[in-house]
Amino acid sequence: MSQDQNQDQKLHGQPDPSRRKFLNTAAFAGLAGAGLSVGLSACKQEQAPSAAPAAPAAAAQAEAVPAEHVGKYEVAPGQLDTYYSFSSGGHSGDVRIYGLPSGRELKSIPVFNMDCMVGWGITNESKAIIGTKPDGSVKYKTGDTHHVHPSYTDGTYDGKYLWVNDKIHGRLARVRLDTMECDKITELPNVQGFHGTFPDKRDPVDPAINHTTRVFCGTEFSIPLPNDGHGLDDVAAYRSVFSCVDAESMEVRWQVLIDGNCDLVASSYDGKLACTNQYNIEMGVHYEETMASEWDACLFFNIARIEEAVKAGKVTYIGDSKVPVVDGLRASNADPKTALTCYVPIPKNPHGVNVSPDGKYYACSGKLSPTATVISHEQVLKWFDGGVKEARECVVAEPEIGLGPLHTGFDNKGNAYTTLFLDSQIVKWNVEAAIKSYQGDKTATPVVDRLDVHYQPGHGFTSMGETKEADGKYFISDNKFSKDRFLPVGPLHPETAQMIDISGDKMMLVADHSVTSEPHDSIVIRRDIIKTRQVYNLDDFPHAVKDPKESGVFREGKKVTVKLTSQAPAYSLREFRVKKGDEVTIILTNHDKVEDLTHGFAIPKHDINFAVSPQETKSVTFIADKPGVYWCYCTHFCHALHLEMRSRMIVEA
Ligand SMILES: [Cu+2]
Repeated sequence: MSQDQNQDQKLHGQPDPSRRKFLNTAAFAGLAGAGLSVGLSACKQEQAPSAAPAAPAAAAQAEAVPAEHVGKYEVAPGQLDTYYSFSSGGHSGDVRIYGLPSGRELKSIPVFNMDCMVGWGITNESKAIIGTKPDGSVKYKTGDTHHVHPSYTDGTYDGKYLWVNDKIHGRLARVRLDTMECDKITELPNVQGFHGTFPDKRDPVDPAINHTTRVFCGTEFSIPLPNDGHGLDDVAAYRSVFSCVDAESMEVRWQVLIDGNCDLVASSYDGKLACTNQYNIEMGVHYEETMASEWDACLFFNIARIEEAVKAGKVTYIGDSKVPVVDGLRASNADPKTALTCYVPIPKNPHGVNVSPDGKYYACSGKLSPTATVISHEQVLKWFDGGVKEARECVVAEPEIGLGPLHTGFDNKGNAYTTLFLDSQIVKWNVEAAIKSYQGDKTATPVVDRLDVHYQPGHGFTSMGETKEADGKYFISDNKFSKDRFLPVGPLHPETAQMIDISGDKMMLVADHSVTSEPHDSIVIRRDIIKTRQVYNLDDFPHAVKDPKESGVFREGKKVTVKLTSQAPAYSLREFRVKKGDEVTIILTNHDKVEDLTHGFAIPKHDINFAVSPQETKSVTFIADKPGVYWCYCTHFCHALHLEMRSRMIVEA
């Protein structure tokens, strides 16, 4: 079939009805090339139920959603969604907010990216958060956000903060959930490939601290430490670190030197343990080496012991970093009773570790093993007390669930939902049945349901599923490919976030939401938890121009400060004059108090564009190096006279 015919068929609703032609072949070919036939041939591939009988896709879709459910997941005009979903943007470097069940995109929060709508990376305030080079320009213009996790109080979200990682440059950012803006970014020392992150849920020692005070960060890439040009070829000495960042100050509290790498990160409900799955215990530096071993690990950190060791000064420092580093290497932690770390063996190149809402279990997905591994929290604590002989005995179940398992979400009925990348399915399995089966009970059947998704899911997560208030309503499958699910938009496809109703015995695919490439992970929060501000407070901004009468041009040598205010539909200065070569700082305070009345400020030929929301102040600094007239104008539609909202910058030669 020609591409045109294929296109034509897509547009006329007659694509391959099974829609499984896209599946598996490419992924299997890739894996076979990696020499992984051992891992995969060990898998008993269960035949996936076909997505639909030989009928047009529209009919298949109608079959997927029973008549009584059609329309149930729509949000009518004027109605509000019941959940917020916060989603990492991946290599776009931002965080997106969606409403669920509608799937409407509500906002993109710029974090590690530049954003000319609000001026992120352009204003002085945002540059100070992102970090600058000595010349004042932004230090990094790229970012890669993977995991978004909010702060906790008493085992559930408290609506205060959300953290997100930057894998490229090893940074952790914090977003305030009242304004939904990034307020702090910390660059982790000694780190390359910062992948998994998770806040703690309470203090391991002090029962009064029943909320998040730490954020854990895992390092994926091992490097020579310090990475200063020494030991480039001494690969056996490459190491990774696991970091703890203070949730309030955003300073790095401590790091743990480890064997192997960190992938995803999770934290226990009692605050005692953090963990990370490891897919490269081989510490291979070449692709093939990273898959040599049949076993990898889930690595547990005893937080109280680590902090005692830091307090006792049992630390080293790497290079010129001031962050104390404790020794979590295998060889140094052989005695469980004093160990800071516990390496629990699991098969093979696992991806993802998620904690069940009752706090009892950690589920790791096999990736190259067709299994999920269930680790008992109680057993790991017992290991640290010397009560468990081998760390592997902390594993209490290992059900075979399908090919390419990656991430697991939980409902409120003891069921887990795992994405199967290769099978392009979500598999629902019961944790207690898996434990019984592992104990030898032949009547126990862990897998209870399967559902095709389109196509190749990465992350999957349930509504409130990473809290003790998991509600078992929805599972979202963030699929890595959308292929034929949406109108074609050229070679770069959107991705699909598919919404699955998990409230019944059978999973039901109820909506496809298109999302711009490419979200890695998301969370779904009940809307009542989020309390936002709609108008800023002038006093929050130390440089605010509090009265339009303070407007004007203030010169100190070559440095010129221009203070002005906005109030629809005018700026307080109709014009202002500077001289060629001046370093100009413009401070703009928006005096409008009306909700949703934001103004913009753009200066042609000077690369300046930003927006100020009600009662907000922002500033920009630039060199006025081109004599002439420049019409500064409002970029954010504000009023019937929005086009007239301008100020004339006159740069004298
Ligand atoms: Cu305006």
